[in-house]
Amino acid sequence: MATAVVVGTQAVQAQWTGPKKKPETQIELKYGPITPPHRTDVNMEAFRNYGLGQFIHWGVYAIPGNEWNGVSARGGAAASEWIRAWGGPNRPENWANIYDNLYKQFNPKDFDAKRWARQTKEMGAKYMIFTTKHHDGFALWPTKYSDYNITKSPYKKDIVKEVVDAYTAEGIDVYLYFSVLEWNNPNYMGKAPKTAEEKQRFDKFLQYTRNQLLELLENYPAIKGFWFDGTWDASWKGAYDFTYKLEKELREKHPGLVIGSRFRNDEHGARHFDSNGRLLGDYEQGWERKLPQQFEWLDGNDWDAVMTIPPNGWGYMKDWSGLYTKTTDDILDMLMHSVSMNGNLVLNFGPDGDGNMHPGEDKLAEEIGAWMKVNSEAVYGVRHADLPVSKLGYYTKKDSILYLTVFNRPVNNIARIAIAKKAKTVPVSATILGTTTKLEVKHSDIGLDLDKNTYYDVILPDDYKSTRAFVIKIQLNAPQSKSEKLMDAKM
Ligand code: H79
Repeated sequence: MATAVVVGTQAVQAQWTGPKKKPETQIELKYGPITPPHRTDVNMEAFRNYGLGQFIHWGVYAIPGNEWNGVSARGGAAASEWIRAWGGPNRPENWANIYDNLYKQFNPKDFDAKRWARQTKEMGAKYMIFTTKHHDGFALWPTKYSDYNITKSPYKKDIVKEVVDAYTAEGIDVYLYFSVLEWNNPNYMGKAPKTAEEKQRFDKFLQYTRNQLLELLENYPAIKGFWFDGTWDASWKGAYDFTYKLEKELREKHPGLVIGSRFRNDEHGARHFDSNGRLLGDYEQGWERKLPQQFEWLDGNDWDAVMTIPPNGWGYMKDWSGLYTKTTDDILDMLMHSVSMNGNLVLNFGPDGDGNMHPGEDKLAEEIGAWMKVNSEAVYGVRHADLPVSKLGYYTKKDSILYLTVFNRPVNNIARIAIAKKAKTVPVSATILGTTTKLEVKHSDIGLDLDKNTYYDVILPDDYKSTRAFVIKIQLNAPQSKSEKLMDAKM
């Protein structure tokens, strides 16, 4: 029994970021998944069709913007929203205390949730995830369960409500980010509570977490899901009976609620996937600043990838100089990579302390939006296309339409598409999204022995110029030419 547990848990660790290995032995579990795999209700179908999402990290960490009195926290804190945990020689004296009083200055004079929501819509995102409370514990809604919340700031008003209302009005689904762990809550501890006193304190913390989550559902019934974080500490992992019941309760209170795999673990501490390799939640939530290399790694699960623009910074970062910040082309590549594998790409924004996006974020949003206006039919509601991987870019598919988003344009302007010889449908006609020209499509069976594939060439016009990736929209139909049929007969 003990060995099986270890084997199970070890296999599970690797699964967040790599190929899945099913544990060799199945063990009896009381705290496995609550919802069935591959839910097909309205909310999960919507999740599958989003394609592009937006993350917003906002809180008092927006005030320092990863620096304090001209000293950059880059060398110390891991990321801008982590600045309270600033370590090393450059940390200002009494830093945690300074940080814990910053809320007294939180008064974002330019904050306009409607403006954000319009920008997000223009960018083409279909859902957004908003930080209600990060690891610092500061609540952006008027929670009854902690004084460390927005009503105590000079701003006073309910930011979560403004965001939920504005985005919902634009037709963008809202998910709430919620960090369980809290750095400055005396009842929180990272280690498993041992003494009676610790157990009592941590139990208070669990009740507090439950209260806040029920309060969020009560206050913002329009939300579609939660995006949990900070659930990796031994204390939370040991509370598996509590978290199991809480997940049930949240789902009962809010039918259709979508919860990812980062909320809770089983009784052996297995996170994301239980000790038997089953997904713990409605979608894989381990793709943080990383993408699956192969479709097979996903094992058919739904998933999202959350991505920063700077290398690792979610909250506002004043100074982008000297850092590689992802370009529109980088993001579009990651977007098509994700949707080609049935996932959503969620791009993070970290507004400043006044409520304005970073100018670099504004620029990306605008450029992504311009691209989406022409090409979004290759992004929304599409599925993985079961074709050999193309070196030219990424395939997506919707019924009998195949999209090839070309990032690597061939020098001879022949976009060659490999199709299994046994495929029932093949490319018959093609256009480039944003143009009306019909492209020539030729069957070019280069005829290598033992090749399971045959080839279709889409001829790109020499005079077609594009400075970004472009999408070839391809109609699939039954093979028509004689040679194609002959070739089928050879099989
Ligand atoms: O909100 C953003 C980050 O601030 C937050 N998640 C995104 C969305 C985040 N918090 N921490 N981290 C990201 C990285 C934490 C990594 C670790 Fe661990 C936590 C290393 C050790 C404990 C998780 C558990 C990874 C390994 C074990």
